[in-house]
Amino acid sequence: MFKKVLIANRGEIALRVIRACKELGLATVAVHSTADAESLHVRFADEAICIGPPPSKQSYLNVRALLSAADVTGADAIHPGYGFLSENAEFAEMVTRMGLRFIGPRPEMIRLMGNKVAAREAMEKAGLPLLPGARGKLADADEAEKIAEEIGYPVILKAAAGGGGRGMKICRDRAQVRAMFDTASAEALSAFGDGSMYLERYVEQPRHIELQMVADEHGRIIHLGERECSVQRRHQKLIEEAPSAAVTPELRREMGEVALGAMRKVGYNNLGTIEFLMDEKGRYYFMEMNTRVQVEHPVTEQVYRLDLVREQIRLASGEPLERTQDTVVPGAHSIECRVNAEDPVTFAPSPGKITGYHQPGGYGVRVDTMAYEQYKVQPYYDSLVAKLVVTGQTREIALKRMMRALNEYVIEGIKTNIPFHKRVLTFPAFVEGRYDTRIVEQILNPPAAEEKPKTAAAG
Ligand code: MV4
Repeated sequence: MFKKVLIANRGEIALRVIRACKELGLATVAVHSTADAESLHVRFADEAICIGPPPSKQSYLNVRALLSAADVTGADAIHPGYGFLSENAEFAEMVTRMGLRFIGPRPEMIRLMGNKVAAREAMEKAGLPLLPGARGKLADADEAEKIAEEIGYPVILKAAAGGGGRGMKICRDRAQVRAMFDTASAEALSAFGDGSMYLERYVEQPRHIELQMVADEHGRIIHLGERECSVQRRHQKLIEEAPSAAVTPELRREMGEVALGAMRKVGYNNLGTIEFLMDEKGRYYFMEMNTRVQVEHPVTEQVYRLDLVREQIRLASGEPLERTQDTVVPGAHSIECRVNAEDPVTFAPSPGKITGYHQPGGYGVRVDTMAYEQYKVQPYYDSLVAKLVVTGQTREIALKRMMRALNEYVIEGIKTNIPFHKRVLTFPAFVEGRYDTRIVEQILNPPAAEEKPKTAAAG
């Protein structure tokens, strides 16, 4: 096992990692920008190093500063958290070359999954179902058009280096493929430094379902079922839950088996999330794979009763998986609301000082946060303030518990999206568990009430 872990992140996830390290008996090194000097992760870690000014590029993305901090403090492992450098294969490689352990999958796995075209090909070979689409990357607009004509419309153009919804264009006919290919490719080149594109059949009303994989360095691997993450706005998840109302025990077993086979074939290690798109008929298709700890991990942790960050660290140090597949059955229902510092109506960021704070508690309630009274939400980073996670025996209990917890939550001085969460929690399709990725749109822009058609008989 490691002795000292440097946490290359901030906010609630840095705190989470520090907590897991403490429970494993590991010393911790926090890094922080000048803006975060007062943060809890700085106070809770054994040591703290300032790595630069507020902008992420000069601090949390500053590789030289991070590696120097690891060097001077004598850390033997680096935990990247999520965002920032967490899925940067070059960073993982540099860490490894310094003789430190990067807490995550091997750099080549991060690289493979970072290229969506390569990941798609590898996962298809390994047995995961894909939507009909281009085999490799598209050479030009002519090839895009030819393949689109073969598979039928609508299709979606995606950037190989994109992911998480960035660099996508929906095309409903041949003319749109022609019109959009070059623009999309140029945009991808300027945004990601790689203009490679691919194309696949577009699903109109998808659910976003992701499977949690856990693999040790000795060939053992299990899955921890699915999370439903369809409550999103502009590719930012707002609410996640486990299990999904759309997944039966039989489907879970089948998806799990297929995913385990694929992970074994590519020799995957550590935590991984396989994102699927599910259509209205319950058919599922591989989208992309995430190689990092995720914001929504708590719902899986609550349902399967294990600390995924603890596992991530243990597995990276070479310790074996302790659970076997037959001992992992969903034992509860869990829901997470991402509480963001933003206007609940416009969704504009709302940084500033929290002048009053009271967080919910009680049975089945977990709050992962860096917030406290007088904490200043910084304008430089993402707007996540807290993950409010509730767990109950059934989905109905969890829904009631979430509403109760949202009503208890007091955050003054900044705006938060708590009022929006309450709207979702009362929206019939959400309450019934019959929703897809269009749900936020449907809540914000309800279809106008239809005029009653006048007929001769009426009157
Ligand atoms: C799609 C799709 C429909 N058809 N691919 C967005 C994020 C990225 N992981 C994949 N995304 C989508 N890919 C095909 N072939 C619709 C989306 C999509 C979406 C997916 C999950 C959650 C929310 C979404 C919102 C809009 C579009």
